Amino acid sequence: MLDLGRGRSYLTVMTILTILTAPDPRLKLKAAPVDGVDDDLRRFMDDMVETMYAAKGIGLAATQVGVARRVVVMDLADKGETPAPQYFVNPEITWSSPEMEVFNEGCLSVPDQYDDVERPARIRARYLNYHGAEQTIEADELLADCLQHEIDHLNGVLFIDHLSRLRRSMILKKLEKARRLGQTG
Ligand code: GNR
Ligand code: NI
Repeated sequence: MLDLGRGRSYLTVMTILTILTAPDPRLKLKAAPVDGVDDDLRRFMDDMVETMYAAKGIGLAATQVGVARRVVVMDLADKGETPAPQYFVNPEITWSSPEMEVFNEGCLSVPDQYDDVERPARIRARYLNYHGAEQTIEADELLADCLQHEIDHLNGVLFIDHLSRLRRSMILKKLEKARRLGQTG
């Protein structure tokens, strides 16, 4: 095979993975930490990014594709900008601001449903990057929101779990109806 350097060969086949939708019980599992970052995991993360782009999402947690491992990908670049994928392996929030902020959230596992969620406005987190190097990050605004949303997924939590029971059951009922009509899932 033609070697393009940095461990890359010419034959890179990407796979679009299936995104689970609520109330799939696999979305409730707590994901286990990854041992380390190797070529296998990098291939999986490449597939996750490809899947996220195909679904037009800005983040994706491994839990959402039925893999109970602590892996998150994200790309917050605006449409038309150069893609800027980010990889978070074993992410851990090490500090959360006491100040909260309300974010309007959606989720690829709760298709076409949006609502406001209150979360810490700023966080610090540590994680391993694509190359397995330890990183720390300070996040606010969309990055803080998205990272908290994704780490929730790794703990089996969906944004609708932060809403009132009434609002959550309304959304789940709408999802069920959409699925019955063959619009999703
Ligand atoms: O694509 C997504 N958009 C989004 C918008 C506001 C807050 C969080 C998100 S994440 C979501 C993709 C997804 O479901 N990630 O888990
Ligand atoms: Ni989500």
